[in-house]
Amino acid sequence: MRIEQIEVRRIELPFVAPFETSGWREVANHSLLVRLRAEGAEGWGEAPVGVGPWYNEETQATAWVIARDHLAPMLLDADISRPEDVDALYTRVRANRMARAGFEFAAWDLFGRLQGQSLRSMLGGVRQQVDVGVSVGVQPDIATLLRVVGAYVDAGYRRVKLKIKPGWDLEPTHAVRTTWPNLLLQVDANSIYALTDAEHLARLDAYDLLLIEQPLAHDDIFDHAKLQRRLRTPICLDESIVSPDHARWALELQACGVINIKPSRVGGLTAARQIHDMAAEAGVPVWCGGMLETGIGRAANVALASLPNFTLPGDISASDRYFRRDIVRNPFVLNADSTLTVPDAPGSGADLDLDFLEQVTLERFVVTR
Ligand code: NPG
Repeated sequence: MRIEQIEVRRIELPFVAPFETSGWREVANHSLLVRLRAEGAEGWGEAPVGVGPWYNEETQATAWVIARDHLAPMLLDADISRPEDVDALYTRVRANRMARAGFEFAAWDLFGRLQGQSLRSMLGGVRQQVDVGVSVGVQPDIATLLRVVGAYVDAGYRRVKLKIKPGWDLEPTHAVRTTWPNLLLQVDANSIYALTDAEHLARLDAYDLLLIEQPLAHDDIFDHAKLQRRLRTPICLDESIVSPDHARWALELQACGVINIKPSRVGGLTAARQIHDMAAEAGVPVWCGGMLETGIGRAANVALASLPNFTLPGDISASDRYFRRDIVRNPFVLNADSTLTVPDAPGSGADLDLDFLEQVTLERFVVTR
């Protein structure tokens, strides 16, 4: 198949509330959206980059240049017969995985719509509903934290993740654990600690956590292996696992007991599925992370999370946890059992609200064969 037209948009879609991690704050989704057109159909993908290089090296500005000057021309020149071909095409491009993922997701969606097949069935998903949780940013004080977590628990979320950082780790975890003794609870440090903090981090073992996510450097695997030997709680790697090879290294080194798979972080669904399969073989559970995506990226995450080894709840909350109005007409809604329903319409199942999308589009480019 030859792609006939590619459109890339830069959007800004405000969050219902700012989201604060150990190192930065996000007030809006700043994704790039990719639209591929061929044979009378179209597919959409989201590259959920941020405004600054705080989570990884990519930003909306770098992804825009890489998309315009490299990814779009390479794809227009290519002849592809399945979505995995887009992953293979972009192996020549170093890093820039979120930008690449935006195009790869769009190819999955396009092929699915043309073939009348849902993304879940294309990927080999086995569930119609996926367990989900909510990620709670750093809060100004404990009272606010308990109010925020309480509202999510009341809304039906059975798993909560707390963002932690030095000075905001043991106390908030203790407060939430004692208020909700049976809540599925985990914490995420976004790379803010050092191996010298091992003793301090081991104090989190007291709170019966599902996992401690990415305590050490964003590009480290080696020190995480050392730290894991000093903690009872499983370490979950996020930022460090940017490819199937990185997953293999972490598994061989026993640097983690759990892996967070974000398809956008690893360049797309092809690599995400490879990491899933590898972890399953090693007996290591995985879950689907989130990058505060719109309904487009969320649909890809939900489909991926239906694969068999996604046995822990994902950071894929209902659309209203992020946006007052999403850019799709079929936002995700939380079911009473803390699940989201996996779409079974062709492709990702996302039904774009093009009028609203126009309102939140800052800039676009279009290239045609
Ligand atoms: O629900 O999508 C979500 C947010 C989940 O905490 C979450 N994401 O480090 O995993 C993370 C974090 C993140 C958010 C990272 C925004 C980068 C940007």
